[in-house]
Amino acid sequence: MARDVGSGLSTTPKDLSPWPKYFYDAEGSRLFEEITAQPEYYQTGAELSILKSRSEEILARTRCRELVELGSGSASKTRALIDAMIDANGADGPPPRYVPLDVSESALRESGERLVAEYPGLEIQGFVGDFDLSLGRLLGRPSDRNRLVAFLGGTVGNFTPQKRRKFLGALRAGLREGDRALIGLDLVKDARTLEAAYNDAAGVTARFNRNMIRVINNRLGAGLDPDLFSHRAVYDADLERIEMWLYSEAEQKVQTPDLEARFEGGEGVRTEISAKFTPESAARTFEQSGLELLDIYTDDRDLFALALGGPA
Ligand code: AVJ
Repeated sequence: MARDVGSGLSTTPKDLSPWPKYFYDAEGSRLFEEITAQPEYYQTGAELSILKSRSEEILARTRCRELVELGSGSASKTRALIDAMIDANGADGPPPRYVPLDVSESALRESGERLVAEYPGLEIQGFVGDFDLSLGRLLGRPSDRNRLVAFLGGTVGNFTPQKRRKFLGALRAGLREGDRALIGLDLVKDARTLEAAYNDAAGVTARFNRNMIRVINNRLGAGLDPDLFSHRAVYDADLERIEMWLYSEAEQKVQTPDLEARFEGGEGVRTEISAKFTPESAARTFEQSGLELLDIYTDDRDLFALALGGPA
């Protein structure tokens, strides 16, 4: 982490956006959950409405009997897919199986125990791991059934384009014939709607953004003052992405054995990118990683999409 933050703070402009994982300590995860409840933040509700209305169709089409979920968290959005997988399961063939991967063992245990109680016929095999490091091993497991690999929540949008290609390429490499990928993508829309979603009136996103400074302080002893940073999120229509920034209102220095940096008064650091897609850019993104875009499912307001892909 000292190396990541050190390199992120030594460029012009400062850029911590390649490491979105540093947002998500316990407080950051809690703040993100709080963001999803803000009226301006449409993504979670839109994705859930697609899952509720289209899961049956997705499972009927893919005929998968194993659902692999990357970054499953509390698995709160997954039930629609699990329900549809069970319903699409005829009497013949293997029973349905759910394979969640998450960095949090406690989240896996809790959601696993709840799902075991809720779905008697469902096999569940959870894995603790980072979707970066563990993807190859997870998908390399032998399996006697077609798999649907879901990566929900729009997290691929937070990856740099290079990282996105790498991640989707590794996902593609892990797919076998008959396997499918289902990826959540936020869609391009007017700048006002997008910027409102990342500048909510209650200030929750601002607190989420400043929490990255707290994480850096807690883990690296950086001694920055989180309250000196002001939050701003802007939509770049050319790059089709939201950028979140923190601007230091005053000069600040970081000096630890592992890390040295300074902020000038008014200097900013980019903390997150969140790419927005069109059906065309989604197809191109998939193609660059050897995936074929088979279908794209959207909500009735075209806010969010689930992109279904298979090996090209
Ligand atoms: C949904 C996790 C991808 O980019 O919208 C929310 C996180 N950042 N508000 C997104 C986030 C600021 C996020 N993900």
